[in-house]
Amino acid sequence: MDRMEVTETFAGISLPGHLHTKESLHFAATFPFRDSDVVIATYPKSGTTWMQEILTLLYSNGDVLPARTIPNWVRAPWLEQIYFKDTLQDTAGHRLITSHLPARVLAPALQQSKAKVIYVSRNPKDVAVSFYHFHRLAKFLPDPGSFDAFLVQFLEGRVQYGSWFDHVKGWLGQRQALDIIYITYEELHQDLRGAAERLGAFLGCPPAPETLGSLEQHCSFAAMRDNAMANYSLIPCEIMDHSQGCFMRKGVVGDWRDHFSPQQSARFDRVYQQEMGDAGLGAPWPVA
Ligand code: PPS
Repeated sequence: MDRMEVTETFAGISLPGHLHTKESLHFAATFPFRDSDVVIATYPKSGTTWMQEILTLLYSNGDVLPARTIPNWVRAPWLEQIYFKDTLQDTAGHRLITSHLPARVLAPALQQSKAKVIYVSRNPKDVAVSFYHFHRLAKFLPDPGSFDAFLVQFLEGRVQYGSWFDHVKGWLGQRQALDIIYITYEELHQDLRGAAERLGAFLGCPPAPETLGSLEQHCSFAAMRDNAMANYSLIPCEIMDHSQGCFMRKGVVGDWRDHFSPQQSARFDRVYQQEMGDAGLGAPWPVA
């Protein structure tokens, strides 16, 4: 297992050493973006894979072939991961690039270009639940211990990829500096078609009705759960222990209600209020 036990530290955040090195992270922070690049920025478990699939369908005009034949990490590779250089396709068209890095690391390089950024966020209580389950599956992440212990680390920003609060606040702060659109996991759930139209308008490729029909079908949770190019079933068990659960776990809004005790929820609400305060995003999620 390659660097499975290693934790890399960069700009004050911890990242899995299996996927990142100091060199790959430095490369990301100084990447020469092109104006035609489209960047999906997310904190983990916020709807990254879903957005990769939606953009694939938008750019293929609803043709499902690329999404069914090319793994998502090839279609929209992670900028900061060691595989990025060898994976990014040098196309004359739009390059789809994914990143979990915080804005304070990535924004300076992005600001040198007119690249478009799509920031996807999700109710942090659901993020915490999804991330906890993912830790049990992903052998390159530390053993999360109990959910309560994990939640304490999540609230203190001591988990891998850093603080959810800093991530969201940092990217929200880029509204004036970047060509950026903000979208939530919950919005995708509520109205996938409307969200795809909004994204198409932002990207300058308004989707035809047939594209939207195909996208709605192909990007449903059920279709993506069964798509080996998006559900991570191709990853060997030494890296993701598939006996511990599925990457496409539940795909619902509000699963935190089945995991949080009233005390955990109250503790979370207190930290949320302290951290987000008035920046509260006009909170698009029913956190309480
Ligand atoms: S990662 O590891 O950061 O790339 O994970 P990410 O893709 O951001 O988030 C994984 C969660 O997104 C859910 N998901 C979906 N939900 C609804 N519909 C669709 N199509 C969909 N695709 C992915 C996935 O199930 C994970 O959430 P949980 O709550 O764990 O089910």
